[in-house]
Amino acid sequence: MKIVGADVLITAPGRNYVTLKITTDEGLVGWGDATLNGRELAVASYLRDHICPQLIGRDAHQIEDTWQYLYKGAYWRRGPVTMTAIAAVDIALWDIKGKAAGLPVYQLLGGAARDGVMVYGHASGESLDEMLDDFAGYLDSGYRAVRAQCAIPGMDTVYGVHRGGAGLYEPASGHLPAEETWETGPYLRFAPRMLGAVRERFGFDVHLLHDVHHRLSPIEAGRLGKDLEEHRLFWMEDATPAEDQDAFRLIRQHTTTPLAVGEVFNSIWDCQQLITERLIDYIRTSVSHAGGISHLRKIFSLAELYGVRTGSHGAGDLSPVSFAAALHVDMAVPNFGIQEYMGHRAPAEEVFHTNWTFRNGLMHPGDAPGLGVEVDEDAAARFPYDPKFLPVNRRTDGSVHDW
Ligand code: GCO
Ligand code: MG
Repeated sequence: MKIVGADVLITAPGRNYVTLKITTDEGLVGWGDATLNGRELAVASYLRDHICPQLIGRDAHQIEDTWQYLYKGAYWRRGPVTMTAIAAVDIALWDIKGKAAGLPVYQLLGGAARDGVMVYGHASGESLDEMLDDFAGYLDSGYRAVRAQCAIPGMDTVYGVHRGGAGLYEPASGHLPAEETWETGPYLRFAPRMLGAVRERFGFDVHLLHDVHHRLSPIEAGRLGKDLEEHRLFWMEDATPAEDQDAFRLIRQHTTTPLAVGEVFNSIWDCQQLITERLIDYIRTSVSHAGGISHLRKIFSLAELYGVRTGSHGAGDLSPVSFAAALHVDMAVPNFGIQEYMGHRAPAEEVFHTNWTFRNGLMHPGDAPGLGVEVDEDAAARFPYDPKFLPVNRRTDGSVHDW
């Protein structure tokens, strides 16, 4: 089965998504997600200008060979743009293989290792009460796990609290990112109180997660982890800038709060030390930013060997195509931990027709052949690209801080 078409769609139904469409001579179509939030056009060009022409005429069934061809063949390896582009091809080829076999992708990956995939939702608020009410809403809808983020008293803006509509952190359209402010002291004093309030109101039966978004130094992270121990977090996410794998050794020495990291990683090399030295408990690499289903499985298999569980990134800037791909992988891997599910803003469902289901806090990708997501190209054309950026973060003295 030969690839006869490879096309890139850029659409913004609720937010920007870059989607790769691969067509075969047997008339099968596979979809891949190539969205890299705030740098979308770089991946679109990498695909259109460099990869798509190389795909024409290749055997659509040779997923691993195509992956190696694109990774090793380019000479320039790794990096978010390259790995997101390769991921899009890989995801689309798995979609095609499933459709050709008449099977959902999770069956091709070894079949269901569980009844469903436990997901966590995002509770947030501009005040503690607002966050707690939002949290209650997730419990009412059946979630077994919820992430809590809250505005910090005295600070203007903070990551993870979506203002002006759920599921979006990019404040404005335009050609410049917004700037936010941050100070570590107030956050370190407030976070234990905020997460303690969740335990006080809802008890310990719900899994509680929190994202630090790379903002602390290793010793600050150790202290926060220690202060949070009594609240029994499911995990503390991205405590320090993720590229410094060694930093986790220091955090580990100081706390038994479980540690998660990886949404900005794009290859197995980014987390090799973290996994093999057992410095983390959850690896959060995503299918669309870490080389697709083929590469993600290798990362998860390495993690399995060292007792590290999975917890894939699933923010709204990963399109429904990659969210479905994540669910298929989650269904099949033995060391699955949890899956983030932020959801997608309307009108994303007009463009992406999905098959997944949610029941009692568990999601299932559905049994349609392939990934179970179809893209309506006419609908996509109604939502043109809308330049947006993640915010830049500055401390109150004006210096740029990690985001
Ligand atoms: C998360 C993430 C996201 C990222 C976003 C960047 O845990 O879901 O931190 O909110 O900031 O995906 O594009
Ligand atoms: Mg995060």
